[in-house]
Amino acid sequence: MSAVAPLQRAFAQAAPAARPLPAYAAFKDPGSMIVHSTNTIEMRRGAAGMGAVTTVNQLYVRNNLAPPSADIMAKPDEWVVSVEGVRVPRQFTLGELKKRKSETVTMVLQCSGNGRGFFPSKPSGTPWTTGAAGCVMFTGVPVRELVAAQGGLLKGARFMTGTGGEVLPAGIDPKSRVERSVPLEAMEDAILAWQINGEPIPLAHGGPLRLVVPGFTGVNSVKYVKRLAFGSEESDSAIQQTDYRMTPASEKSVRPTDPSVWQMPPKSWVNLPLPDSQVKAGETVAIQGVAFGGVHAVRHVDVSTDGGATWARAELVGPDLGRFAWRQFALNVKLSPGAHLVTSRITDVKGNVQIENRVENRAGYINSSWRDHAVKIQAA
Ligand SMILES: Nc1nc2c(c(=O)[nH]1)N[C@H]1C(S)=C(S)[C@@H](COP(=O)(O)O)O[C@H]1N2
Ligand SMILES: [Mo]
Repeated sequence: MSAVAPLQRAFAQAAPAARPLPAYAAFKDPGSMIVHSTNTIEMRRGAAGMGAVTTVNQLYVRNNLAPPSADIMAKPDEWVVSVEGVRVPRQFTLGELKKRKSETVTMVLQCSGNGRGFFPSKPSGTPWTTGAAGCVMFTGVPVRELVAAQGGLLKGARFMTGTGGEVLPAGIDPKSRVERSVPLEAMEDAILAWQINGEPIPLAHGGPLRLVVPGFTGVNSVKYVKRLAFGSEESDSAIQQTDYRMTPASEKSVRPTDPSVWQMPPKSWVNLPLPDSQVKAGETVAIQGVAFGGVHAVRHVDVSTDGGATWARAELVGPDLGRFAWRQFALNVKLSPGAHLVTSRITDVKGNVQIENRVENRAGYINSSWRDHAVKIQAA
């Protein structure tokens, strides 16, 4: 294995956030974040350096609705989640869940719209580039064990549905609640989690209790979860039926028959050097980034410094934290004077390769294109 040049601290130059952090996310590192709005906060590209696990103070935040009152964090152990669609349905307090055997999963949490900012069609929604994603450790009760303890599923279950604990203002259509359904198989890996990176989950990330669905896009990991239900139908919520579907860009509205945004496809991107940065020609430069397979582990990552014409195998560095986590990769290169288009491409253990071109869709979901994630750098 070749040695990798020391971490380039280019991210230290990151400008402070232009908009202030909202109170519920005030603990975030302002220099690492881009505040798009109160409910959409992105991590700057490269801000996490080569950390395998994203710190909570750098993790992006995305809320579809205003988060619930911070009062729900006052007595976290009294938080109640109702488990339905099992032979013996019941309500559990978080205090009760904590007495059960817990598990920890390290997983990429990525917004379905991460990379939307690279769509030339400028779909409506936050123009995230790379930073609506992080890799974090969640600890809690495996859903499959909870289901087994309640006598198993009732017949006919095809979906697992989580309901968020936001309180809708009076007069608001209940279909605007945050409620997401995923295929039943996702239950095998799902966790009702109360810890992130070994600490209680803060309100911003769905505390006191969050459903996490490893390998699926962020929207499926329902924060402040108050109900976990199994049944034959998907939720009738707007977020399930008319949002988060891969609708062709040519369609005016989303059809419930368009594929839902569920499992994440393989994706990687270069974090350092940063876009539009300068490096010294002829000297060793470490190209560094992150790669994840979505539901399958990373097999290898290739890096190109000529916009995809030629590729070289990168080195996987840092710990392997399981198939749902991302891997860091690095490759030392020496660049000739001039402009270089640097990008990366992951292949997962099943042989799936990161796509070259984005899948065009109305809302700009799931941009995994290695072309769109390329960074232009100058060697001089
Ligand atoms: N209850 C609830 N859960 C939610 C959301 C929400 O608005 N309410 N937003 C979803 C979306 S779109 C994403 S990308 C992730 C963001 O998780 P984070 O804010 O912890 O990064 O939470 C998901 N779970
Ligand atoms: Mo999201």
